Amino acid sequence: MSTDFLQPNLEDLQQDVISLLKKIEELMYRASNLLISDPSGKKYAGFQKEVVDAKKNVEDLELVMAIVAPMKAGKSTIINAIVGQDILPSRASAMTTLPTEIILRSDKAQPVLVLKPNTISCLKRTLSTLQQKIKTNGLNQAVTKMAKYPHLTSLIPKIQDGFSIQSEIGG
Ligand SMILES: Nc1nc2c(ncn2[C@@H]2O[C@H](COP(=O)(O)OP(=O)(O)OP(=O)(O)O)[C@@H](O)[C@H]2O)c(=O)[nH]1
Ligand SMILES: [Mg+2]
Repeated sequence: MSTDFLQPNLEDLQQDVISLLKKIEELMYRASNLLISDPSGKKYAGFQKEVVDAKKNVEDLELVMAIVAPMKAGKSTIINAIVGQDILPSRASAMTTLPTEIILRSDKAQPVLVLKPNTISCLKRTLSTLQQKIKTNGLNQAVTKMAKYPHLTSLIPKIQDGFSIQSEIGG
């Protein structure tokens, strides 16, 4: 039995989608022209623009994919598999605490983590709260509490000493 239909040729598929989107674009253009004096004419002009943008994405083989699932469902694991690099931490304990956008850029040789200003100020507040806790409750309590997160224990001295949080972190 032939299984060729299970492995479509990417270029053929891309061309099929582009020609279909061109036809839809043409239809939207005609509809917006025919309905130029009608309020719905604008709506079709908007659709035409959306189709043009979608066609560009297909031409550039660009895809936006949302990956949403409960905690520890394997989101980071699947993203790493798609990207082909371990760019997101994936462990049995809570890891990716913030919604994260991953953009594939062919001009970048290594991954760059970009933090938004409100994320930086939240991390700074967290750092200062943790420093205060260690000061108040003592280092031993922090070490005991962190024992169940062995991958994080090396952070304790760093938190004590303090560190700067950069908006862009490479590597
Ligand atoms: N058995 C099994 N384990 C998986 C699978 N995918 C991921 N895991 C494991 O499940 C755990 C959680 O995976 P993550 O990728 O960190 O999950 P996540 O949804 O990103 O987690 P958070 O970002 O912390 O919410 C890790 O230990 C993975 O190795 C899978 O398909 N099968
Ligand atoms: Mg994750």
